[in-house]
Amino acid sequence: MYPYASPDYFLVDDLLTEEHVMLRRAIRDWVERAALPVIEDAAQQNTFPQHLIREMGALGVFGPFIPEEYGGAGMDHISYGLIMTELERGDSAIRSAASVQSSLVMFPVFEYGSEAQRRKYLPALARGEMIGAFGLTEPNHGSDPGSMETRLTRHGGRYELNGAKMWITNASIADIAVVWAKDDEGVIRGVIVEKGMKGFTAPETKGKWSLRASVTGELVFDGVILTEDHLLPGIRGLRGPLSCLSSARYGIAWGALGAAMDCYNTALRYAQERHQFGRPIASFQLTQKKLAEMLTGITQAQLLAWRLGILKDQGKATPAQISMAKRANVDMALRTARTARQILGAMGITGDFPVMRHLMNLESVITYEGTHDIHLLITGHDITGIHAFH
Ligand code: TGC
Ligand code: FAD
Repeated sequence: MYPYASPDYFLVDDLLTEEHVMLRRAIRDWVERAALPVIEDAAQQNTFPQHLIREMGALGVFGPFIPEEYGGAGMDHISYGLIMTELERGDSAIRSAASVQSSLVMFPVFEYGSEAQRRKYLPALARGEMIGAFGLTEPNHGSDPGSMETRLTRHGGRYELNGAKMWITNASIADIAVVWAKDDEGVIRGVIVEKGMKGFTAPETKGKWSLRASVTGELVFDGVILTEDHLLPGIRGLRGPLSCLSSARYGIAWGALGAAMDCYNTALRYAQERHQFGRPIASFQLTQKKLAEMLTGITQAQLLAWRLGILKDQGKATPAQISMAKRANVDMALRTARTARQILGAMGITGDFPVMRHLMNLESVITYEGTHDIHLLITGHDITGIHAFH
């Protein structure tokens, strides 16, 4: 009988170093000890268990690929991926918090920020003493961020920020937000907006059926005054935010695996224990087909994620490869969650098992960081050289 553990059907663990395996053990232990006991209730209550942020900082999950001199862990990208898998095995909301902090806030501050900005923000973000948000999506521009309306107008040595961002993870609890806006020449610039600045508000979006243990909200800028110190000096153009997305999408390709594994393990155990017609439901061919297809999908996704990690560490991973992996692995995870929910029958809709929570979360994961269809079109463009989105 196949064990519950990871699963690891093709012995992908043999491709990992001892340090990778130890790191994964530490993150998995923390998720089991600190996150799992509170996450179901947080999701039911539609609240984010914010106390976990400091613990995650102490654990080293924020900016693992950022050099140690700025508070990161200086780890490779396989390590980053393994961290994301283990966090999302707990809940996509926990992985989301880490994705935003690491890839969407620390990454641009490190890559495009001034030395003063790096020193001011990165160590505090790494420790979880400061929470970050990333503002790209707007009410009228989601898949097409290049058409954004948020404006950065120059007045001598100062800048005025006007506009609104929507669907922003961590919005109302963030201490800083990396925000993308067009300057007087229509060029996209990145700015760092701090909580409490005059004209800046961040109302929370309520009533979500997905990612209920994550804070989502708006960022509204009504004449927020910024100085040169708030601008990221090292980047101009849409490539700036899209490069951050490449880092986050890479993490999601690994993260989705965690949710899928948790659903698969739960369904396998349930199928072996639940009896109908005098036999375990795992004995029926239709159940075995479901389990076999789930494990096949997980195994393919593990190999894709691992290979992408190697390419990323070698500096060879392309944005299009990352798109393919994000799309394929999240799609697999969502199908796995749906199938697991069916195996659990009525029990599958309750909070006694994590499956429905993962399933609902994954409906956001398949939409954010580029929708399922947008990633398909990115692959289509890579194959043909022809843009099909505009
Ligand atoms: P396009 O002309 O294709 O590209 C503009 C410039 O950007 C470069 N580029 C990239 N660079 C790095 N990484 C990538 N992934 C890149 N994709 C493109 C490109 O080479 C070009 O550079 P240059 O120097 O030649 O100017 O731009 P487009 O306007 O045609 O847009 C293409 C499209 C549709 C693929 C893109 O806009 C897109 O990806 N749309 C999806 C939007 C999206 O993913 N939004 C995510 C918002 S953040 C979020 O969801 C956070 S969830 C947080 C959580 O985990 O909780
Ligand atoms: P639209 O762009 O309006 O798309 C609607 C539908 O049209 C989709 O099915 C899409 O695939 C399809 N479509 C659009 N264009 C085309 C085309 N050319 N061809 C074919 N089909 C097309 N954004 C941030 O900036 N920061 C965050 O922290 C953040 N966090 C989020 C958290 C959550 C929980 C959610 C749900 C979203 C978050 N987002 C965030 C926003 C997310 O990135 C967007 O929702 C996503 O990019 C899609 O944009 P949209 O919702 O406006 O959909």
